[in-house]
Amino acid sequence: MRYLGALAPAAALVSTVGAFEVSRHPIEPRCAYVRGLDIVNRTERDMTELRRLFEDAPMLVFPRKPGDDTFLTPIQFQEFLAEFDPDHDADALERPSDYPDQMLHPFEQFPGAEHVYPRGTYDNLDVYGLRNLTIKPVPPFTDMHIWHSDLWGHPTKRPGMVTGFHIMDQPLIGGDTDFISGETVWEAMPEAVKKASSNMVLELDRTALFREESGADYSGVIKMRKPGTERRDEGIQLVPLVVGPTPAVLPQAGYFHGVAGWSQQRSDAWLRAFMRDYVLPYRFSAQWKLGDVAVFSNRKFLHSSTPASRYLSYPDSATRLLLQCFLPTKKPLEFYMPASFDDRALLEAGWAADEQLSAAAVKAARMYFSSHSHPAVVQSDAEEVVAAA
Ligand SMILES: O=C(O)CCC(=O)C(=O)O
Ligand SMILES: [Fe+2]
Repeated sequence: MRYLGALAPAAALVSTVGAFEVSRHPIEPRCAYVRGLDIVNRTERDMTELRRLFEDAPMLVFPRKPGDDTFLTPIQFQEFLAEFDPDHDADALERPSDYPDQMLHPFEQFPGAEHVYPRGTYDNLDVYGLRNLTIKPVPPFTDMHIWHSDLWGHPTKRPGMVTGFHIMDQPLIGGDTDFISGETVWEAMPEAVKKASSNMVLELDRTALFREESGADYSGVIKMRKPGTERRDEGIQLVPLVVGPTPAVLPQAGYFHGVAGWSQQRSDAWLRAFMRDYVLPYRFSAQWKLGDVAVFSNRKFLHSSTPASRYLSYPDSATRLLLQCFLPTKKPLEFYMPASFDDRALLEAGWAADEQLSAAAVKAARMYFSSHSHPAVVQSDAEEVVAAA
């Protein structure tokens, strides 16, 4: 129970930002509910205020006004999301087939809003010109939490700055999405754990999950390869545990293969303890309501759908429809690079039995950062964050 005292205090419940009423999620003040915005007729002034709020609360939920039963069109939804990423990739939005690496799948679904995907569980749905659409969750999402950020650890695709949800049908029980702020996780860590975390790089393999070759417990944490399946080197991507520009700790448990430099068995044990002690204590749920529009930073939060079996087993309420958009961006992923590497960092955090094991992981991280050409954020000795090429 060591973590309970570290939970963020609930912020002031309701305040106003310009014309809007803003309330904070009681468990995670980095998630805010904004009421009073007319999304379709928003002004530039509205957006200036909301962009400022988004820095402090990088997850915004816009509930529908009482009595309003309209939904955004996919194009309106996509255009609204683009307001939150000044570096959004307008070319990829306009000509998606020319930029397949800027989206999840090549898409044909909604003309003019090809980056918007329907998700959930539905049979014979007619929506926005689509006919007889059948959607259902893929098996791992039916039973488990799969902690991830969108398009993370992909060999060619770039994770967006912003992901959006628009809730078009919501079951009475289940169908919620859980989130964890990587910034909140970082802030609560003791110094030795911060140091060890920024000295680590993870091996991610998203293909194993989708080939159903990996298993996880209900929390999505204990990730292991099923007997008879093998590591596929070509599926593995290296991604630092801490990303920038403000440090955010995003262990992609759903895609986790291991800690670079460590065996899979040692890595699985580390992930299990790390999630238990430092990450899962900060989980909060977004209990969606019909018509909600949510915008969140895909580089500051982990998220996971809650297991679909919860609503699928309630026959009176077994459908769900969510429009989802992974907004393409031109901004490369930024990493949070430590000012120095320390072979003893994982030993001092209590994660390695001896210096040799600690040094094996730190060596892999050092190699990664020295060879990696992506823009990084360097942690100076004074803990100041500065951009570096
Ligand atoms: O269904 C949800 O609540 C989230 C789905 C999701 O995260 C995804 O498809 O990437
Ligand atoms: Fe997702």
